Amino acid sequence: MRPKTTCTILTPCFNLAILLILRTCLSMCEAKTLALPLKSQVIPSGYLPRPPNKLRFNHNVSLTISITVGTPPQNVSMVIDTGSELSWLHCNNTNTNPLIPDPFFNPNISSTYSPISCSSSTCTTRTRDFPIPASCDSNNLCHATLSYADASSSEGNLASDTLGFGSSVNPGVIFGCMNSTYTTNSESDSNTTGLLGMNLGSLSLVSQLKTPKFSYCISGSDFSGILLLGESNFSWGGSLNYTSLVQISTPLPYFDRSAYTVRFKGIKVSDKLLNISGNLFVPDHTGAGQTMFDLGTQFTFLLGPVYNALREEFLNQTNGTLRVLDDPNFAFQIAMDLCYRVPMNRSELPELPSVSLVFEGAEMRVSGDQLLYRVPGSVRDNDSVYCFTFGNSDLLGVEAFIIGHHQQQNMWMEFDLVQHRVGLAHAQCDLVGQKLLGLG
Ligand SMILES: *[C@@H]1O[C@H](CO)[C@@H](O)[C@H](O)[C@H]1NC(C)=O
Ligand SMILES: *[C@@H]1O[C@H](CO)[C@@H](O)[C@H](O)[C@H]1NC(C)=O
Ligand SMILES: *[C@@H]1O[C@H](CO)[C@@H](O)[C@H](O)[C@H]1NC(C)=O
Ligand SMILES: *[C@@H]1O[C@H](CO)[C@@H](O)[C@H](O)[C@H]1NC(C)=O
Ligand SMILES: *[C@@H]1O[C@H](CO)[C@@H](O)[C@H](O)[C@H]1NC(C)=O
Ligand SMILES: *[C@@H]1O[C@H](CO)[C@@H](O)[C@H](O)[C@H]1NC(C)=O
Ligand SMILES: *[C@@H]1O[C@H](CO)[C@@H](O)[C@H](O)[C@H]1NC(C)=O
Ligand SMILES: *[C@@H]1O[C@H](CO)[C@@H](O)[C@H](O)[C@H]1NC(C)=O
Ligand SMILES: *[C@@H]1O[C@H](CO)[C@@H](O)[C@H](O)[C@H]1NC(C)=O
Ligand SMILES: *[C@@H]1O[C@H](CO)[C@@H](O)[C@H](O)[C@H]1NC(C)=O
Ligand SMILES: *[C@@H]1O[C@H](CO)[C@@H](O)[C@H](O)[C@H]1NC(C)=O
Ligand SMILES: CC(=O)N[C@H]1CO[C@H](CO)[C@@H](O)[C@@H]1O
Repeated sequence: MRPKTTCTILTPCFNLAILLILRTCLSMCEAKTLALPLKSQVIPSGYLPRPPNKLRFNHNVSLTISITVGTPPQNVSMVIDTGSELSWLHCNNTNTNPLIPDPFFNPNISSTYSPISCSSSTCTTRTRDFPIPASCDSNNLCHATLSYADASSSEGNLASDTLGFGSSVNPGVIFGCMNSTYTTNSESDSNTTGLLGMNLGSLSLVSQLKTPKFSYCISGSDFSGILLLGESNFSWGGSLNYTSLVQISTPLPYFDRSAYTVRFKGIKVSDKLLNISGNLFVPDHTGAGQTMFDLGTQFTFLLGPVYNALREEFLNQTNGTLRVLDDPNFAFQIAMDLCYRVPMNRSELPELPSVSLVFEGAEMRVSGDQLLYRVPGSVRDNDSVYCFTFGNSDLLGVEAFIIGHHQQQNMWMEFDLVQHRVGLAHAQCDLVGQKLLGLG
C-alpha cells in the first residue's frame, strides 16, 4: 500500500487518522469536487482490448476524458468504463526519443513511472480477479494480459505513475502499460490512448483514489457531457431517486461482483407495465441475469424473454406510425433485430411511446430519438434503416441485463460508493454541463 501523506481532491483523506486534519480536508475537498468534460468518440473496435469476460460486448462509440500521465505530464484521452477494473494505457516502450511525436504514452520519458515487481502484494493479491492472472516476466516485473474481441491479445506490465485530472494530481496510480501493436491511421486519428477502469474492483481507479462518489450526465444532443469526481453538491434542479447496489458474498460463475449491479423490477411502454414474471429479473443460482450499469457499452441489452416482451409491445404501440423493416436476416450489431424503414425525406421521427426501465426505488425513462438509432450506411430504396436501441442479450451470448450509455443520456447518474447506491434523475445534461463546467 502506498502511504498517502497529501490530501488531493479525489482522495478526501479517509485514511488519515487525525480528525482535525480529516475535517479540514473534507471541507476543502468538498469545495473542490472535480468537474471534467466528457467527449464521445467513435473508437475502432480493434483499438480497445478488454479483459475476456462472458458479460462484455464491444462497441463503437465511447465516452472519453482528457487527463495527463507522468512527469512531465503527457496529454492523453481515456475511455471511461464503469464495467471494468484495470486502467491501462497504450504504451510505446520503444520510443526513446522525446522529440519524436508519438500518440501513445511514453514511459521512458516519465521520471515518476515505476513498474510493479511481480513479488509485490499488488501483483500477487490484487490481481486475483483478473480473467487472465498476472504473472512474472523475465525481468521479474508483473505481467498482465488483455484480450481483443478477435481473440488476439495485448501484453504489458503493471506500473504506477502520476495521473492528473484537471487541477488534481494523483501520484502512484496503478495501471497496465500495454505493449501497443495497434498502428494509428490518419482516418481514426485521435488522442485516445487507454481506458479508465471505474468498477468496484480493488484496482479500479475509484477504489485506488478512494473516491467516495462520482456522477455523470451525458447530453442527449451531441453526446458530450460531464463527469464529476468526488462529492457533488451542485444544484442542478431536482432530487435523486436511489436504488441500492446489489452485493453478493459468494462468487458465482456468471455474476460480476465488481459491477454496478441493481435490482431490475419491470418495464413500461408508455404507461403500460408489461406482464413479465418477476423472477425473470432475478439472477439464478449461477449468477446469470444480473442487471448492471455500464458506461463501456453503448446500447442496452436484455435477456431474451424480457427483450421479447418489450419488442412485442413496442411493435404493437408503433403499429401504424412506423414501417417495420421486413428482413428476417437483418440485425444491427448482431443483437438489435427490431428495425424500421424511415423515408429519408422525413425531417423527424414520428412520436414514439416511451420505454421505462423500473428499478427498485427509481425509474429510467427513455424516449424520443433515443429509442431509435439510424444504422450508418444502410438504405432501402428511399428509406433509411433505424433500429430499436434495446437488443437481445441472448443473441450476444451474454448472461446479463446491461444498461449502456446511450440509454443513460439526459440522466443525472450518481454512484455513491460509501452508501452503496445509485442515484438517478432526469436532467437536461447539456445545460447542466455548461453550468458546472462554467463554474470551473
Ligand atoms: C462501428 O465501426 C465499424 C467499423 O469500425 C463500422 O462499420 C460500423 O458502422 C460502426 N457502427 C456504428 C454504430 O457506428
Ligand atoms: C497538454 O494540453 C494542455 C492543455 O490543452 C497544453 O497546454 C499542453 O501544451 C499540452 N501538452 C503537450 C505536451 O501536448
Ligand atoms: C513507437 O515509437 C517508435 C519511435 O518513435 C516508432 O517508430 C514506432 O512506430 C512506435 N510504435 C507504435 C506502435 O506506434
Ligand atoms: C512488447 O513487445 C515486444 C516485441 O513484440 C517484446 O520484445 C517485449 O518483450 C514486449 N514487452 C512486454 C512488456 O510485453
Ligand atoms: C489531441 O490533443 C491535441 C492537444 O491537446 C488537440 O489539439 C487535438 O484536438 C486532440 N485531437 C483529438 C482528435 O482529440
Ligand atoms: C449543499 O449546497 C447547499 C446550497 O448550495 C447548501 O445549503 C448545503 O448546506 C450544502 N450541503 C453540504 C453538505 O455542503
Ligand atoms: C400475465 O401473464 C400470466 C402468465 O403469462 C397470465 O397468467 C396472466 O393472466 C397475465 N396477466 C395479465 C394482467 O395479463
Ligand atoms: C397492426 O395493425 C394491423 C391493422 O390494425 C393489424 O392487422 C396488425 O396485426 C397489427 N400489427 C401489430 C404488430 O400489432
Ligand atoms: C396490441 O395491443 C392491443 C391492446 O392491448 C391488443 O388488443 C392487440 O391484440 C395487440 N396486438 C398485437 C399484435 O399484439
Ligand atoms: C417524401 O417522398 C415521397 C415519395 O418518395 C412523397 O410521397 C412524400 O410526400 C415526401 N414527403 C415529404 C415530407 O417530402
Ligand atoms: C422519483 O420518485 C418520484 C416519487 O416516487 C417519482 O415521481 C419520479 O418519477 C421518480 N423519478 C425517477 C427518475 O425515478
Ligand atoms: C527503459 C529505456 O528504454 N530507457 C531508455 C530511455 O531513453 C534513454 C535515451 O533517451 C535511454 O538511455 C534509456 O535506456
